[in-house]
Amino acid sequence: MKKISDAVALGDEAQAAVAQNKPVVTLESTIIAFGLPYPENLKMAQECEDIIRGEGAVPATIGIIDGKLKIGLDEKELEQFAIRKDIVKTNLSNIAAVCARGIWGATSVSTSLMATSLAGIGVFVTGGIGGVHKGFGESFDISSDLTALSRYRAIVVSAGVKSLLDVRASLEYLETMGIPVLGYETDSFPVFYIRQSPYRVDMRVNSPEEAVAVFMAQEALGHKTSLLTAVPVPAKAALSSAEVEAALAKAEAFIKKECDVHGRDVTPAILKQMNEITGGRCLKANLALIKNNARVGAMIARELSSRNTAH
Ligand code: PSU
Ligand code: MN
Repeated sequence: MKKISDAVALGDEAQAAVAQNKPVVTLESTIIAFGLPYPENLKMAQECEDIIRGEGAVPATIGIIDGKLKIGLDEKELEQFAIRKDIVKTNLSNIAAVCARGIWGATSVSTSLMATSLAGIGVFVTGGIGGVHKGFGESFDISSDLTALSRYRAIVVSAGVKSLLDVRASLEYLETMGIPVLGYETDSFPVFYIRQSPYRVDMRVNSPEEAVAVFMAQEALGHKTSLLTAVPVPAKAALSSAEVEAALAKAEAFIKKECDVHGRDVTPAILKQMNEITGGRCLKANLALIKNNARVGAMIARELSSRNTAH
């Protein structure tokens, strides 16, 4: 395990890959610890790593163990993130506290991006990023994922923003913060469980080469934000927008009545309810999209590494 600063360490395999400029893909741990139930969470995490390896890249899942941020969890550590109940979800506002206390923390998109960029890794894969929540005018609930996208540099592969969010406001926010949004083989911005939205992406790309070309152009301009690459959920697992709207309305009503959640607890609570309401179809879609993103992310990482080697 190599330390790259006092706060971050790389696992051996990830360290070797970074040193040799081999393709590396980082992954988050909040989806493992909070996004999916056990044992599906562990199976998903292992399968994503296998898919990335199958595409010729090195997977590196990120988590905080006893206050140490680590990129490239080993098998046993991955299992701990799937099982332990004492793990804290981290975003940019509490990661320092979790590290200082020496406790376990799951990294969300925001803190995973922070780690990815500290290590100089170019590609990060997730299911769906956080964004601007519906009713943000009152709640002020805007995910710190968006702040991180504007602050740290990596190609972020996701199935768009999560279906429970205000999609239009999230895209406006991304534009304001100067974060380019690509559609991978799509002109329409995908919304997690749903393949399409009424909103267009900044640019459609049809291959890893095209996505990397945009990232390179960004680099040449000294534009140091992340590049959001949105990949639609595979068609056979997708939900319709009517189905999602109905499930979301029920989930929100239930949570308002039965639970007292706010801040970083809101997203996991709603996702869990929506899955129950749809009889597990949300979970199926979630698994299908994240595995597909892992595949696309690995192809992009391969392309990025070959470009960097060529220069
Ligand atoms: N997508 C999922 N499940 C999740 C998340 C995303 O399918 O659990 C997590 C990601 O880690 C994302 C976080 O960064 O939710 C966003 O949370 P919030 O809205 O509290 O910022
Ligand atoms: Mn929030």
